[in-house]
Amino acid sequence: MGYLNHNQGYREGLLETRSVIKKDNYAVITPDGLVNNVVPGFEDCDITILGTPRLGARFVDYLVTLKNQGGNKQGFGGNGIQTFIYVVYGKINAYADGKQYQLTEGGYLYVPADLEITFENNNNGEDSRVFLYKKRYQPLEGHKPEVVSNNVNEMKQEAYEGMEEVLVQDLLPKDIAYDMNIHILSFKPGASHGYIETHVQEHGAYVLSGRGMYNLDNEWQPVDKGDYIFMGAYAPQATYAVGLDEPFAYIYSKDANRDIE
Ligand code: UGY
Ligand code: MN
Repeated sequence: MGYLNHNQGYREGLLETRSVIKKDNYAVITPDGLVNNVVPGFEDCDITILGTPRLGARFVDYLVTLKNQGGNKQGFGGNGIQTFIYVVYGKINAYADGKQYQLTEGGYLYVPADLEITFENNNNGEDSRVFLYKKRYQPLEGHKPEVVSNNVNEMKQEAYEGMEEVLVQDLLPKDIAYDMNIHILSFKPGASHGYIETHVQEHGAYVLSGRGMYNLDNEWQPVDKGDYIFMGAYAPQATYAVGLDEPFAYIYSKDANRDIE
């Protein structure tokens, strides 16, 4: 391509983005601006670090495209850090506590903080993509989370807060041993939250399908499949789905079951 002519880039929209960063408050990060990061332990992967403490989060999210037999075979998490992996597309093998998990699209694995996870692509030479999460675990005496694996395509969707047009899946048990949960919220076209949430919990969300308008701290942001949204503690938040063809759905983390330190 050679050097980018800035005037030309401006004319063609190359130097415009929907990404918005309001540190410690909220962020929308769109696919056009993603860059590859080098993270020790990840081989033959394109990896992008998304939400981090530098943005105001107490967790770290990553988007990882695994090529060939790429993955992390050294070990990720453990030593106080719990991890969660979700297959956006493709097929991977993941390992924890001496067991193998074959994960296809919608498949996931949660690994508690005393164990490491390893994983590799297993998609007949095609790429796979995963949404990856880690967070330091806040222990609770007398309670211990377990390894959890399932596939959202085999799980029921429940009405969210009594609304049939908004469906939720809880990917982890609602058990006080866990200091967070991962959910998928799916809004049928035209559906919305029932109110603007304002809560202490943080979210890192990855949009799996459709599009929506998102009220983030009372600023309306368009969001689309492939976008990442960070919602910091207390950031007012609500959305409605736009378009007629598919639901607006995102996977997101939410801290839970602990007092504030
Ligand atoms: O669980 C939640 O707090 C969720 N309803 N938040 C959100 O969708 N922004
Ligand atoms: Mn929320």
